[in-house]
Amino acid sequence: MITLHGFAASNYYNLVKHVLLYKQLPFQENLVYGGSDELLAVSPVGKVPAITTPEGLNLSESSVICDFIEERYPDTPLYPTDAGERAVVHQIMKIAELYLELPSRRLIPFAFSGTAIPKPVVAEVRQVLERGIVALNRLSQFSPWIAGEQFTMADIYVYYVSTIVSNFASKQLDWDVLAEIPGMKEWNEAMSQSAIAQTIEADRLANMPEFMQRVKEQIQAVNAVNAVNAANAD
Ligand SMILES: N[C@@H](CCC(=O)N[C@@H](CS)C(=O)NCC(=O)O)C(=O)O
Repeated sequence: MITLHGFAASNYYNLVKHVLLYKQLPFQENLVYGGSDELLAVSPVGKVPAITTPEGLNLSESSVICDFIEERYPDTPLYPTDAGERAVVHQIMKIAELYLELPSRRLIPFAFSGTAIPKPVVAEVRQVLERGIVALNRLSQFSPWIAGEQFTMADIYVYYVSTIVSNFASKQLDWDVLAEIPGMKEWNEAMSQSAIAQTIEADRLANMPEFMQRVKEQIQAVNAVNAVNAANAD
C-alpha cells in the first residue's frame, strides 16, 4: 500500500491525496511535519508531501508524485493520451505553480507573523501574479474542465494552488486574483463540490489547530533567537 507522508493543512499534500482518492488507490496517511527527521528520511529536502510506494521507493515533489501515480496506476487516467494535449496539461500545472502558487507563498510568512509586507515584495509578487493571470487566461478552457472536456491532473493541481492564492495573495494584497481569470470562480466552485474535495477540506480543517500551534511555536522560537542576537549586539 502507498504511504502518504505529511499533514492535511498542506495544499501540496492535499493535491496528492486528491489524486489517490480519485484513482481509488489504497493508501495510508502518516502525519509528519516539515523539517522533521522522520520526513527527511523519506523526502530529501524535508518537505511535504512525500510518498513511500508499495515497493519501498520514497518520492517527494508533488508534481513528480502525481506523474508517478499516473504512470504506475494508469486506470482512471488523469492525463490525455495525445502527447501534445498531455503537454498542455503539464504546462497549465507548471504555470500555476511558478506564477501563482510560488509568489502567493512569498506572503505566507507575513500572514503568519502579522508583519507588514515590504513594498518591493508586494511589487514583485504582484508582477509575477500578473503574468500567471495572463497565461492562465490564455490556456484555461473551463469547458467544463480547465484543459477542456477531460477532467485532468491540471484540475486537481490548480484547484489546490487556488486555495493558496485566495488565502494569502488575495487577502494580503486586497486583490481578488482569481476573479481576473473569467470562468475560474465557477470552475473552482464546481471543484469544491466534489465528495473528494469535501473530505479533504474536512481533514484540512481538523488539522489546522495543531498546524497553527506549531507555526506559533516556530515564530516564538525565531523571535527568542532574534532577541538574544539583538541583546548581544548592544
Ligand atoms: N515543491 C514542493 C513544495 C512542498 C512544500 O513547500 N511543502 C510545504 C508544506 S505545504 C513544506 O513542507 N514546508 C516545510 C518547509 O519548508 O520546511 C512540492 O511540490 O511538493
